[in-house]
Parts: sequence; structure tokens; C-alpha cells
Amino acid sequence: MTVTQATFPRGFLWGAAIAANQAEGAWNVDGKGPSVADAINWKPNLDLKDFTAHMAVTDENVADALNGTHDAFYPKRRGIDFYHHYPQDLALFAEMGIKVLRVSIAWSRIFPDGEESAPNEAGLAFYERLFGEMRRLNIEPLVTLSHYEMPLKLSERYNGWVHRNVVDAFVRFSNVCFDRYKDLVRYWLTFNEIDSIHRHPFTTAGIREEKCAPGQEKQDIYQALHHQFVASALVTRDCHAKIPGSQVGCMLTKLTTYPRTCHPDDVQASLKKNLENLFYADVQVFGNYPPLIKRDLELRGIELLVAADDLDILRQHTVDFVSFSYYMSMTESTQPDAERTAGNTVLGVKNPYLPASDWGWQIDPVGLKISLLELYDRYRKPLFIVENGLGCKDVVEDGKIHDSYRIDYFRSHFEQMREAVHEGVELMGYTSWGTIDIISAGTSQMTKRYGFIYVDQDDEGNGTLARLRKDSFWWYQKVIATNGSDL
Ligand code: BGP
Repeated sequence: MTVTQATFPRGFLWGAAIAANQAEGAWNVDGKGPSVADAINWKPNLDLKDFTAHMAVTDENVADALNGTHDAFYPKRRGIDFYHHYPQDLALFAEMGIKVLRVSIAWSRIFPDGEESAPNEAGLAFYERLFGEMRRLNIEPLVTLSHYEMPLKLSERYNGWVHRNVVDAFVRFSNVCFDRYKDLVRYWLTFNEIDSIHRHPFTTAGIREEKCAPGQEKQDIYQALHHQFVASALVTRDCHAKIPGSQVGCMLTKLTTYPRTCHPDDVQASLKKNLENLFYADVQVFGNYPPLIKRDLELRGIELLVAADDLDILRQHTVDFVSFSYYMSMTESTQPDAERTAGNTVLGVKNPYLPASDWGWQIDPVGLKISLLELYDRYRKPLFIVENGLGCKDVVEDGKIHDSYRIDYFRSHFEQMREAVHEGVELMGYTSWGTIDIISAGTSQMTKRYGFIYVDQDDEGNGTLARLRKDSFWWYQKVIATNGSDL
């Protein structure tokens, strides 16, 4: 029996991923309104251990963003000026040979207030130029509609997605995009890491928990999440109707969780974590709330306001593929002696068998294969890895960046991806996160670099913004050219 060599499928979509709020900069240019990302709290040298401080938001932050008074240090950093540099950056991506580029459309560039009677033409025109240039370079756009860029004025008006009106505003924004870009974009993602609403409710759903009624925070967050599920289904419906052949994906933070020991309590605890994580994709793939989650909400006294046709909408308009981010695996334990860490280091229990990045994220290539096998077996839908990579400190030496550690990271993950495909997983593509160095969402730093392309900008926003090809740039170019056979 001949044992065939594990390979990636012909036409595999090797690519790159960025997000408007972490790459574009130009936070108040050409009519763009402030987004929730523009109000994220940031202070120089904030203690990284205080992870939540980076994602917190204060009345002062919001007032500064709404009044435009905080551009002294922050928003100009909120990116690498991709807004103006995109022709040069796309040329670098094309030089690497990427087939697909994941970007997001900043909602507040299209509807600065969120509910205007007409969209901001300058914002629409920017993305039309961007997608047009991508097409010219034979780079397929993969577009995220919601990636932390909700209009701040909208979120302040309704306390984010808690209010049903935001569903209408988002559906309207999405339809303006489908109408304008129907000849340029066929791959769409609705909500980036829709599960992260619990980890940072403000950036993902515009919710400021201090504005919720006391004790209502969890109720409001689940209500907002329900509104996002309905909005995701409605825009999936509209995208299919308006763009024949289009494909819409959900997007999950894949947090595959291991039991720290074979103690049944540890196994049960990790199973609960895994089911809670998968719930968000379940709703968008199966079109209904899983029974265990419904029971969990009941036990917690959470009663969702569900409109008459909501459940039909969820059932009728499910996604075409499942996309996800994968950075690390997690470990769960019920034992008191388990070493726990918090903050922007690894979230939860340390896994003694795995190394960790400088930011404490546990590096686990096998965990990626486990995630692929699990997701494909559960959903029987094509999968797309739309975020993966290693955030670390790079050093420039004589204009070079010798990032062999990044090559090692990707090589080990690509080997596992290739094995998963060999074992039957239908994997559409892969976009590395932050293929060009951009702002970290969790820490607002530039220091936490993911790219194959270095950008000369520091954590204070100083630098020439010059782009430099790292050693890994040439390695990824070779991987793409050989469709992953030469790692
Ligand atoms: C994911 C976000 C991305 C990106 C990534 C890396 O949660 O979808 O926007 O930020 O995390 O995280 P960080 O930038 O904090 O290193």
C-alpha cells in the first residue's frame, strides 16, 4: 500500500490577516468617526500583568475620543498608517505570493455616527480602492465586518449591542458594503471572535458594564450576544441574496482546553470549557442554541428577549464555513495545587509540557491539529484558520531581523495543519495574524510583533514607519510557492 505524502490541497489559500483598528491609523481622516477601539485605555508603560487595564475604558477615554483631544499620543499609533501605505504594503504581500488577505471594514469609517441617513462616501471609496488593488494583484479579499470598530457614538447611545437598534444599524452597514463591493469581495466574516464579548465587552460589543443596571451585566452581555447572533444570520441572508457565490463564515477564538490531570473532575472541567467555547460557533453553524447552554442560562437566571422570528432567522441563515483564531491551547484543573497565571500572560492554568511566548501564550502546534480535527468532526463544514502567529520582540541588526524563532513556530504549526488535511480535514486556507507588524489588540503595543514584515514604530508611536522584510518573509514566500511542501 503506498503511503501518500501529506500535502495541502491545490488552490489552498495561503494568506495574511490584519484589522482596520490595528493597522489603518488615520483614525479621524476623511470623515471617519471614532470607534470603540479609539477609546481603549492606554498609558505608556502600563503594567502588562494588568491585562484588563489595557482593554478597559473610562469616561475620560470616551470623551477624548469623541472630542478628538487624545490624538496627542494614542490614535496615531492605532495602526501603521496602512490607510496611506496600503499600495506599498499590498506590493509586499504580493511579493510574498499570498493568495488571500483578511482585512476588516471599519464600521465607523462608513457610518461615523452609526445611524446617519447616508454613508460616508470617502470611507466607501477607500475600501473600493483597497479591494480593487488587491484584485489587481490577484489577492482575494477576506473581509471581516465587525472587528472592534463599532462607531463610538452608537455604542454610547445604546450601551453597545445591548439595544436591539444596533442590529438594524449593523445590518444596514453590512448591506451598504455588500452593494458597494459585490464585484470585489466574495469571502466575508461577520463578527471577529464573537466569543470575546465576555472577555472584553467594550471593544467587541460597545458595552460598558458600569452602564448596566447593577447585577444585570451578565444578562446584558448575553442579550447583546443574542443580538449579534441574529445580526450575523441576517447579514448572511443578505450577502447570499446580493452576492451570488459568496461565502460567509463565523469566526471563533479556538481555546482548546486540556485537563491538567486524568482526574475525572479535571476532565469534566475541561469539557465544560470546551463546550462553552464551541457554543458560539454552534449557534451560527447549527442555527440554534445548544440544549446545555440553554439550561446553563436558565440556571443562571438569564432570560433572553427573543423576538418572534429570531429563532427562525438563526435556523434559516447559517454560515458556509467555520473560521477561527488559534494562538495557544489552555489547561483546566480543579486541584488547588494547579499553578494559575492571569493578566496578559497565559490565561488560566500553566501546562508544564509547553513553552510559552514572552507574553505567556503557550505554544502548542499539536493543539492546532487537535482543534482542526475537533471542529471538522463537529461541524462537517470547510474550515479556515484566519489568525495564528507568534507575538514577540524582534531586534533589528544592520537592517535585518533574524527571526528564526518565528519560522520555527510557523513550521511546527504548518506541519500539524498538513497532517490534519491528510487525515481528512477540509481546510480552505490560512491567514497568519499580523503578517505585517501592527498594534496589539490586547496590549496596544507595537513591541508584540507578529509580522513577516517589520514596521519601524515603537510603543509610543515614534518611528519612520519604514517596512523591512524579516528572514521569515523569504521563508513564507517559499512555503507559499511550494504550497506548503517545503517547510
Ligand atoms: C485576537 C484578535 C486580533 C489580534 C490577536 C492577537 O484576539 O482577533 O485582533 O489582536 O488576538 O492578540 P494581540 O494583538 O493582543 O497580541
